[in-house]
Amino acid sequence: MKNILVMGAAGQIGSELVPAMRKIYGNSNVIASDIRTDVSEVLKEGPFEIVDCLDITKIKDVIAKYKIDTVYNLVALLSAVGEQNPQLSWKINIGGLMNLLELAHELKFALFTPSSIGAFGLSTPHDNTPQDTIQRPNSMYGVTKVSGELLCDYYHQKYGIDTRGVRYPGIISNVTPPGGGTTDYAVDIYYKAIQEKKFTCNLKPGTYLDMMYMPDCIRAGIEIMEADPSKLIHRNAFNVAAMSFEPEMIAAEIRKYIPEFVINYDIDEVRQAIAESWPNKMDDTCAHEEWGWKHEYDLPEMTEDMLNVLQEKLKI
Ligand code: AKB
Repeated sequence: MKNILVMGAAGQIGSELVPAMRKIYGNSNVIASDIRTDVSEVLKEGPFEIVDCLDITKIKDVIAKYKIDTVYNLVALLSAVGEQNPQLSWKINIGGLMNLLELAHELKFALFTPSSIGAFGLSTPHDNTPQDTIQRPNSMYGVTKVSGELLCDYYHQKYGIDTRGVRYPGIISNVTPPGGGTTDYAVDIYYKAIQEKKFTCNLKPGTYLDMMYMPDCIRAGIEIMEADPSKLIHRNAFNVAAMSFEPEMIAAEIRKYIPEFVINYDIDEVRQAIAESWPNKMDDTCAHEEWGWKHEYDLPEMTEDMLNVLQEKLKI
């Protein structure tokens, strides 16, 4: 049985990955950690530790205390907020990762670090974006994601550390909202559709982006760490795709359930520039061939589920 530490567990992905992994590996085998103290009760149903990703001594203590053999590094400042404070984005995204890579070298644990569609840039082919291609991102978030991919490869090649990861699309979920991302509109739209039957979108119509529903995101994170290492040609930063849409398409799906739903536009230029530099749709053939990745949710199934869950949650 694995002993897993999840760093940044109170964020959008961590708050659903922790309970999912506790079901598989056992409550006491999955240690949630975050710098925040105001975390959900769900995270506290098993072990919880307050850990700052920049405090290497504390991370080392927690790893020793729970005999950790696998770490999920979910700490990150997302793309739009990273543009407000690029230095802090570098410090947290890369400083935290370097601490974990150094500790993985010393203590020999496996390390999952998610990359993102943010690791691509304007000169990347936007349609069927290949696994191995040009990566010249124009956001600090993207710079940290490419650097992270390279660092994880380096520590694997030089020291044999079991680093693995995927390039996540924008993640859509109904438990913990994302914060400060470019793809956040695709979560907000469902809340606003239910609460107000109208939504003001901060990206232009026609802006296609890769997106993924949380159950697929969780499964990708677990499956890559369970994959047979002898089959992995790539290790870090596997493209994983599920669906690709632009704002009008998600609005049209919502209208199947809420016919009066209206979408308006008020463009956030920072987010728009970032979105236009990202792929329209990634090619995830390598993930499929090397460890059997296959998404389950497309836009229609996700929309039905999101509206059902949020209607119950928001009691409308
Ligand atoms: C963001 O929009 O910054 C993130 C991402 C795609 O990595 N959701």
